[in-house]
Amino acid sequence: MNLKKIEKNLDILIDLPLIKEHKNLFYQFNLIKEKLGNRELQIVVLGQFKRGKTSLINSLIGKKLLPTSVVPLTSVITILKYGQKSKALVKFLDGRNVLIEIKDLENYITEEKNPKNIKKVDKVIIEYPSLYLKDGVQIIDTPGVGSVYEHNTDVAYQFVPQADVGIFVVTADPPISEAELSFLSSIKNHLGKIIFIQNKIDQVEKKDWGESLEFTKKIIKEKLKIKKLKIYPLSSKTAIDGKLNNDKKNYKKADF
Ligand SMILES: Nc1nc2c(ncn2[C@@H]2O[C@H](COP(=O)(O)OP(=O)(O)O)[C@@H](O)[C@H]2O)c(=O)[nH]1
Ligand SMILES: [Mg+2]
Repeated sequence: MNLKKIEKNLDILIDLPLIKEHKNLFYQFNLIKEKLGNRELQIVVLGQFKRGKTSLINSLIGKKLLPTSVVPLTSVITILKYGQKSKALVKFLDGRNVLIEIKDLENYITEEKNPKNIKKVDKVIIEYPSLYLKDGVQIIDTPGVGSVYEHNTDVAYQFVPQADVGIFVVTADPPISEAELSFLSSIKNHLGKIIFIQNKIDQVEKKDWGESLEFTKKIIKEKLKIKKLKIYPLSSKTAIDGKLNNDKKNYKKADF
């Protein structure tokens, strides 16, 4: 079935009195219609701070575009989408929009330069000419859940329902934490669209990351009462280093 036909059938569905009476279904179908209309696929990257969410995005597009750090960094939502030229638009809560240089991103999206979002940024939209982003793919970087900054967790929650796919990033070391588990419990209804990544496997011995992987799987399965769980181990660092140095062996080993 082609997209036009799906859209037509969706219109018929939305028009049914049964759907109209059911507020939630009506909202969901309209959301799907809007997404199809925009030809958008939103991928939201989630996880505790420092797990390497931003590094993973950088490794996908093969450029250290977004700032990463050893301290909680991203404090607002950053949306990455395709554009022929790189540019960044800062959208403020009061409706103002300001076009900035990519190099000035940190002034708006880092906890250090924009503590507790004092600058009242709603989100930052970055356009970048990466093939990964073509055909309506949007990657959404969120602040870390369970960080010392509560407002960061709120921002992450907000995006889960509307995204098409979620990538939840944990690490080989340390393995899964209580904060991550409690976040996962709170988004249990959306688990079907979550892909699990175990990042930073370069930091531990192969045997140790295998153990960490099994441990993390077991704990998540127990906590969320699910039977099956797949977690993809990788290293964003090895991937981006491999891409930047054109080292295909390392890049393939670390990519997914
Ligand atoms: N060794 C190693 N370090 C990584 C990897 N991914 C990220 N890091 C480092 O972990 C820290 C946090 O990364 P960042 O992407 O800012 O994490 P975020 O807070 O989840 O977005 C940074 O110092 C990164 O350089 C990885 O695969 N291997
Ligand atoms: Mg980050």
